[in-house]
Amino acid sequence: MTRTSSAAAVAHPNIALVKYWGKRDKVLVLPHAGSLSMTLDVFPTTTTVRITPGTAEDSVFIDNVPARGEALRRIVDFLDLVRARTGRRERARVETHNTVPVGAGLASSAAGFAALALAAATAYDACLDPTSLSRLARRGSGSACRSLFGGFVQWHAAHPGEQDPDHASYAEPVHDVHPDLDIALIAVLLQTTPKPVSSREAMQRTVATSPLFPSWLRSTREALADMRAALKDGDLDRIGAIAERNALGMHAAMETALPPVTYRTPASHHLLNHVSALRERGEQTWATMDAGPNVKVLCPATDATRIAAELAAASASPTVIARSGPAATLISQSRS
Ligand code: 2P0
Repeated sequence: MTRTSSAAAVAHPNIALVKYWGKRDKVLVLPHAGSLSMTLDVFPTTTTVRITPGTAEDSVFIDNVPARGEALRRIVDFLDLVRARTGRRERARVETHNTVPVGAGLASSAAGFAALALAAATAYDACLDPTSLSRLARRGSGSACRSLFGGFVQWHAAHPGEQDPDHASYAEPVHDVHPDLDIALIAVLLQTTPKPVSSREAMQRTVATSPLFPSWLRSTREALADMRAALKDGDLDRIGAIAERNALGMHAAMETALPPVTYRTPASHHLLNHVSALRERGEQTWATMDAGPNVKVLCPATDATRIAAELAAASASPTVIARSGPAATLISQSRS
């Protein structure tokens, strides 16, 4: 019998328009609420998993540097999960190449674990469909489950009483989107150094200590339904307003944790104000932010080049224009 000996996959980051912030199960990586994102067409991550029979340990290289500490542990744990499902024991060599700064709130872990899930499942002959792959990727990093798919994607939170919550929490593409909707997302790269607090630690602290977290969570559940309706109608004004409010609420919740998690810098606030001012001047611009100081701006794709130039001038920082991007794909596979 021939077996797969190596597989390589590429995946893109996604930016949530309705955010995931907080786990109700840390082992299964089950969120407190569902979320909805747009997969980007920029910053791909490529990951190769090569089975290495006869070696005693996994080896992991991130951008040609041997991984260690927490980053290594998370990837080895993930490979263990794939091995446990397939009854395989061989170790592997993982090589991952990012085109986005890691740990700066630019969704590198989403693209990274989505590419790893597809490459590892293929290399170990796990034969998973895309929905099952999204469940698997979720175990590596919650937001990664959404990067298995292209376009707009919803990640379902399993209901607390669910019999099999692992099965019930997966991502799927949102197909009911108005055909004329053409959104761009401009990433303003204010700072690309790794964040001081990991999102994992930050969300845990927010859930445990922020008095604003319960109300943000309630508003997120409503925002999800509203966002689905706005996407269906192709109503960019509503999409932008829901996304901005949800992101600002998430930051307000984390900034009132004990001790506070403060990802927003003076430069972030300056840009958030600038985006509001542009809107007052009649532009269709809305901001969103993730676990880092960088600001992403939603706008009509037809206006993106002009608005990106305006944002670059206002922030003295580089900008990258993204559009809706593709699903994760397998780019090579070899058998022996
Ligand atoms: C999101 N973020 O929905 C939210 C918004 C950042 C802010 O998902 O602990 O790396 O690995 O499940 O997915 C970042 O958190 O966290 C994230 P883990 P993850 O995109």
